[in-house]
Order: sequence, then structure tokens, then C-alpha cells
Amino acid sequence: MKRISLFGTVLALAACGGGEPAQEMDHDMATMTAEAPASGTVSAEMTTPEWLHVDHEARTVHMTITAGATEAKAYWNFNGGYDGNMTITVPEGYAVTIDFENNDPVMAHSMGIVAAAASFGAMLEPTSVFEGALTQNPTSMTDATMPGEKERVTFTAAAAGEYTMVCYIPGHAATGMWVRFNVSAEGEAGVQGGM
Ligand SMILES: [Cu+2]
Repeated sequence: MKRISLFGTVLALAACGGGEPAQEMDHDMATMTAEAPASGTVSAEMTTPEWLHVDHEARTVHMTITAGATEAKAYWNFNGGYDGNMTITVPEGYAVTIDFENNDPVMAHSMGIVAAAASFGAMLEPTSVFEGALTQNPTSMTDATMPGEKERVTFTAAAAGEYTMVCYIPGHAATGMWVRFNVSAEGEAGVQGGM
């Protein structure tokens, strides 16, 4: 038994694939992306998690984005992703619906899509690169999407490129409440990295 489990560990380390060493990989990826923020993607296999649905015939994408989905970053995360350690990719031209939920027990959060950047200042303009891709009162500590609230936004992923999904509450994106959001001209869809 002992030998088998040891062998398994060696294999897992050698393969360095998805699965058990995910925590370690997340750290590596976070470091990598911090050093190379312009690369625009987390280097990992693209998957389709439960919260993402893509209909290539209807050219629609539906996703549920939960602020504070995990305790990571003191709940300041999107579906567990933060500091650009997760990349969401949707196909260019598709109609995107995002059901945004705030699971943070105490803090307001918001969500929208902005240009990719290496870092974010404390104050963000409450604007989105895609019309409609912005939750209500996104910079307000008291009137954004409050704990327990849900909000739906719809927009067209009109132009291929590398963007960022951010929280606009002052200081949140600067502290790491952002993930990568790419629009693919090749019709790719899925999620890389994250939890
Ligand atoms: Cu936030």
C-alpha cells in the first residue's frame, strides 16, 4: 500500500496536471501571471464548470458569478478567483448573460468588464467596455450589489480581446478582486485556473 501511494505521488508531481496539486499550481500560476500580466491567460487547461453554459447554436453564454463564493481574499473574489488567477473566455459576438450574486456576509460588491491592466487603482470609473456589462451603482458601498442580493446583466461580447472582470467598490480591484475575461475570435469558451 505504502509503495503504491508513494508511486502515485511521484506520478502526480511528474505529470503536474490537474487534480491534487491544484493548490501548488495556483500559487505558481499567480506568481507567473504577476510577472507577466500582459500574457492575458492563465496557462491551464480550459474547462467548463457548472456555472458556465455555452450554446454555440444559439450563440449565447450564461454564467453565474458569485462574489465571495469562497473565503479567499476575505470573500473579495469572483467564483473563488482573484488577482487574475482565473480566466473566463467567451466567443466573440455571443450574447452573454451573467447572473451576479453576492455571497459576502458583510460587504457590497459589483461587477463589470474593463480593459486589461497590470494593476488597478483604488478608484475605478463606473464604466464597462461592453454596453450593459455593469451591475447597478457599482462604486457604492451602500447601494451596489449588497450581501444576499442578485442581479442580472446582459451584453454582447462584441469585440475579441483580453479584458478584465472587476469589482468597482473602492479598493477592491486594487486588492485583487479581478479575474481575466477574454473574448475569443476563434469561438473558444471555458474557464482556466480559479478554484
Ligand atoms: Cu468587491
